[in-house]
Amino acid sequence: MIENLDIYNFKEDEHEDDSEIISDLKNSDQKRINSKHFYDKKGSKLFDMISELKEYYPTRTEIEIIENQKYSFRKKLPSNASIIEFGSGSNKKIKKLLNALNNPKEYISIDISYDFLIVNAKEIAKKFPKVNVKAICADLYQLESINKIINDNSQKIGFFPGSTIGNFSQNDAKKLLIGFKKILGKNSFLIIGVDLRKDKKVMEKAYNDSKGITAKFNKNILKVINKKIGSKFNINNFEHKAYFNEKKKRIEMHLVSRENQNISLKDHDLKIRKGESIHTENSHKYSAAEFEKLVISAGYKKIDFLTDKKNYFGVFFLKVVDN
Ligand code: AVI
Repeated sequence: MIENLDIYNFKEDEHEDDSEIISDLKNSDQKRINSKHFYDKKGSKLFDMISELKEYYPTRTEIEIIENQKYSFRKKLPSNASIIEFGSGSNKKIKKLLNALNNPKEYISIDISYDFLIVNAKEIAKKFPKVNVKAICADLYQLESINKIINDNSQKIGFFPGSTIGNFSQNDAKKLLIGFKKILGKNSFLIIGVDLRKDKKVMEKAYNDSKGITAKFNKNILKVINKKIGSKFNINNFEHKAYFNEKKKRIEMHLVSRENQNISLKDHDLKIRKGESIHTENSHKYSAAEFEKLVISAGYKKIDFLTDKKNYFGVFFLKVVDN
């Protein structure tokens, strides 16, 4: 047992919404799968591998920004605070943040992938014995349940790195930011990473790596869906496709069918034509000004904006102004 670690699992009693998965797959405009389904144990591991790839600049660049600006973090952020990380993934960034802060009191880690969450939370609890660690297995749509176990009066710092915000539509991103405010409370802080719009070639390469790890990550979502709803997708019948949609300012990931297929979704059938795709992810790319506008509209004030030499990635320091 680790003294300074508590574990909460909201996934156990979560009723997995199979009908939503099926109606998304049958959507007549565009077949799709919600990108939250990427992150089973294998998917989280593949994402971790992506973050180490030379073509995938966001993780590396964000870590570099945090490392280079650690004194700014210490100066601008309160001591004895509770740090709440939304969608934790690997420990690299949080370790840097905890090291940069003055006497962090508590670290609350929220992630959808149970095994990953626990391994990582244990590592943090051991490495930072003075920090109380709470590991919460939940997805970011469960903010209300999460709020029930977070309610105390400590000063809070939200941490949402990796440009995960980019995986939400602008409307949903705004809703999410408003949801974070309810957990964080007035005068709290939010540190949020966002991938900035840049040369299309650089962005497209990041999602079409030469080792094919992103392709594996994309196809793995079909295995996750097979397990969840008992469908019979064969990943070999699909091709990975990722490109920058200029109009919508986002990288889109799709799985393109290699042939005409009739796929069993347990009690339903899914017809998919050769060349037709299942849309699996959006990754919106913002300008710093666009992102600032979005956070202001959600009730935050910008304290600072940090970036790297090439302006590839942005880290915003925000303060909750209205609640
Ligand atoms: C988690 N998220 C911010 C990643 C992204 O870049 O949108 C997920 C990812 N998809 C493909 N590569 C990485």
